[in-house]
Order: sequence, then C-alpha cells, then structure tokens
Amino acid sequence: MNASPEKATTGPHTKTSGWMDWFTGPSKPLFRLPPGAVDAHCHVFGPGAEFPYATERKYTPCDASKAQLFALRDHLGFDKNVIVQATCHGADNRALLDALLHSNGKARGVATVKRSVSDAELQAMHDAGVRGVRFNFVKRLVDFTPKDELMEIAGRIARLGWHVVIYFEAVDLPELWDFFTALPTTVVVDHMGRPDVSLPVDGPQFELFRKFMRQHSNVWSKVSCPERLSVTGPKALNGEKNAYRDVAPFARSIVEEFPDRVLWGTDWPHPNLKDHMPDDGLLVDFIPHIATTPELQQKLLVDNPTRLYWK
Ligand code: 0GY
Repeated sequence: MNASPEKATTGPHTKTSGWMDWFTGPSKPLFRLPPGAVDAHCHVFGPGAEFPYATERKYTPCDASKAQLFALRDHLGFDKNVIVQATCHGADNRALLDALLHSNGKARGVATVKRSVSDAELQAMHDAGVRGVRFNFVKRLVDFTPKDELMEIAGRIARLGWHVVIYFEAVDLPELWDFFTALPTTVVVDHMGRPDVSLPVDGPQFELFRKFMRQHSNVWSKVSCPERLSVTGPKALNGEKNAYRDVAPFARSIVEEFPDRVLWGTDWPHPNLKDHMPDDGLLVDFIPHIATTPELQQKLLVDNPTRLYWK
C-alpha cells in the first residue's frame, strides 16, 4: 500500500526504522464535508533535501510535501489547512512558512519558536499566516524546555493575537495544570490530551480533562487522532461501520459539551505510526460518529477553525 518510490526518499536523511509511510490513494470519504471545512491539524515534512530535518529531532520521517498535502486536501473535500510544526523540524519553521506562502491563503500555521526569536521574525511569521505556537510536553518527542521560557514566549505571541497549542499525555495533566491554566491566550489541546481510551469515558482520567475545559473557557480541544488513541483499531466489527469505535465516545462527549471550542484534523502524514497507517478517507468518515448533527459538524469543521485562524 505504501510503496511509492517518490516517498521512499527523505533527502540526505535516513528514515527512522519501523516508520510507516503515509497511505497512498486514500478512499473518497462517504461523508460529505460542509463547504469551507478546515483540516485543522496536519503537517509537512521537508522535503528533507530542501528543508533539512532538525539535528535535535527524535525521529526522521518520510518526506511529505506541501503539494502532496494540498492534493490530499482537495481529494478529501477540505477547503483549508492548519499546518502544525512537527518536532522533526524543531524550531526551524522554513518548511511550514514555505507551505503557507504557497497556499493562496488556504493555510494557516502553528509554529515552534525559541526565546531567541526576534519580533521581526514573529511578524514575518504572522504575515505568512502563523497564528499560534506549539508547546510540546510529550517526552518521547522533545527535550524539556523550561516553563519560564515558554511563559515568556506565550506573553510575546499573545500581543499578536496568537494562541498556544499544547501537546501532552493524559497522565501528565495534573502536573502541568498550573502552567496551562496560567497561559494568557486561547489554549488548544492536541488530540484531547491523549486519553487512555481503554479506561471509562466517565472515569477520573477523562473527567479531569473535561474539568480542565469546563473551568477554563479559553481551552479548546482537537478531537483528532482516533488512529493514535484507539485500542480496537480501524477494523469495524460485526457489520458496524465505525472504525476506531473505542475513541468515539470520548470525542463525542467533548464535541457535545463544548461545541464552540472543538477542532478536527487528519494529522496527515501521521508521524510515528508503526502498527497501521490510516486511510485518510476513512478518518473523515469517522467525523459523523463524533459530531452527530449537521449543526455540530458545521461548528467543528467550519465555524470554529475559521474563527480561530481566519479572523
Ligand atoms: C501529532 C503527533 C505526534 C507527533 C508530532 O510534532 C510531532 O512530531 O506531533 C506523535 O508522535 O504523537 O500530532 O502529529
């Protein structure tokens, strides 16, 4: 399925062993996306020959170019993308900015910056379409950055009207709570804070996440990445059409309680998947299982991302 020779190269780099290339020839979704739908979490990787991967990276991906991302957008029926800086590019945002500048206004970005970033660099990123920074707390992906450095960055980007995207594992939420709740901007959580979906949806772990959103009206969540979180996997059982069915109740509970603060994205090209690579068309077909009415779908896919990224 993933043997395209054009993807086998990562420029001068050697792809991490066990890394799966993204799915070639995704199916056409059965679910028709509403006009103006935004894929609000996806990445570009390189190409490595043009935009080398960061020396401090924890994995080396296959290349995944802006042209390939935009082709997927059109194939699935999305109108726009929000491209999130992936850790394999560190704080070198050149591949991201190149994609934004070639998107005809159809992409916005979330960058990674260090304390040393200048105001002129931030302004240039803003002009290219960056609207947020990502703080990553997933230990397998990044080395630790001191919280005072992150808070200083948050204060600077708040002045541009940007927000902070946070990525963490559910078990780390208690320890990170005070830092997250002190952030001065809108805060967008990647992949619902990575719950363990083998635990009950109304159990203490996910209840803490709902409390986090309930008590802090500046907190949003991406209800994305069923393929990453699922234990039951992509196979539909007993004639059910619902792949990743164990993730659906978690995502649905967030969409229904916080309909104005949720986003959805494919996560293409799906970094770090080693067991199965999702068909992006089937991922789109997961959406009606978590946003079950046209009204909820309109908010999740169109109104919320447009308000946050194209205001
Ligand atoms: C995701 C998830 C992952 C990776 C990254 O920037 C990244 O490297 O985000 C992951 O490995 O869980 O959102 O793409």
